[in-house]
Amino acid sequence: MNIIDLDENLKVTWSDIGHYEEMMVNDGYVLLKNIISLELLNQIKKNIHHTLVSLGAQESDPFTKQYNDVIKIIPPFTLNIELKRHFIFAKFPHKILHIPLIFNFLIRLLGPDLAFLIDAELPVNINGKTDHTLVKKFHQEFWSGAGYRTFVLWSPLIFPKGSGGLEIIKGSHLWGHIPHRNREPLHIPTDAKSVIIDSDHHSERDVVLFHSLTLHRTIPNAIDHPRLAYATHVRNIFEQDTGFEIIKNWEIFNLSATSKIMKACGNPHLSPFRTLNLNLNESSY
Ligand SMILES: O=C(O)CCC(=O)C(=O)O
Ligand SMILES: [Fe+2]
Repeated sequence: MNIIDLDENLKVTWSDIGHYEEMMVNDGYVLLKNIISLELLNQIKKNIHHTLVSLGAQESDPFTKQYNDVIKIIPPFTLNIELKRHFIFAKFPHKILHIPLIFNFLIRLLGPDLAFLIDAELPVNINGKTDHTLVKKFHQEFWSGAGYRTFVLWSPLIFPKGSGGLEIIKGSHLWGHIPHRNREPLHIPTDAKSVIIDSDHHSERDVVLFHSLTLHRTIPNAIDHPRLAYATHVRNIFEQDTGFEIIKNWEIFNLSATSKIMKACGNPHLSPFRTLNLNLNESSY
C-alpha cells in the first residue's frame, strides 16, 4: 500500500516527493498517514461543533447526538453544504493544502498555480442510509465533470472505528474512461486490486490523494456514529479544461512567481508604472 507516515517522515525532501510521484503514476493514489496535526484536527472538530450548535444542536452533546438531532430538521446532504461553507470560511482547505508535504507534492504533480474546488463535499456516511449521494458506488470523478488533469484530496475528519471509509481500485486510473451507467462501471476486471482505507486501520489524521480517473467507492458505515470526510479537487488554473471545470467554483490557493508578476502588473495592457512606489509585500497587488 502507498503509505507515507508523517511521524516517520518529518523531513521530506524533493527526492522523497519524487518517490510519491512514482506511486501516483503507478497506482493512482497515495495515502499520507498522520499528515494532519492533532491541533489542526481539533480546530476542525471545533468548527464542526460550532456549526452544529448554530443549527440547533445542544452545546454539551457529543458529535453523533448533535449530528443526528440536526438531520431530523435538515437533510444530511444540505447540512453538509452548511458545514462545508463554515469549514471553507475558516480556511481549513488552505490549512490542509498548505501542509508542506501535501503542498509540495501537489506542486510536483500540477505546477504552482493551484486552485481547489469550492463546490466539493463533506461526504457523510450514515448507518442504514443507502442514498447514492451518501453511499457512493464505484466511480471515477471524471464521470462527474472533473478533468483528467485533476487530483482529488480525501480526508476522513470524523472516522470512528467501524464507520467504513473509502475503497480504491489500485491502478484503475490507467484504464482510462471506464464505461458506466447509472453511476457504476459496466465492468471491472476480476483481478482488480482493491485497497481498503477504513476506520479500523486508518486515522482521522490521514489524507488520500488520488487521480480523477481512479475508481473508488464508499465503504458502508456499520455503526450508529456518522463518518464525515472532506473531499475536494485540485487543478492548475492555467490548464485547459479537460472536464466541466468551467461550470464549477474554484479558489486559488497558490500562485507561481510568474503569476505574481502578472498580478502586480494588474492587466494585460501592462499599464506603465501602475505599481510605482508600492511595496508589493504589503499589498495584495
Ligand atoms: O467519502 C465518501 O463516501 C466518498 C467520497 C468520494 O467519492 C470522493 O471523495 O470523491
Ligand atoms: Fe468520488
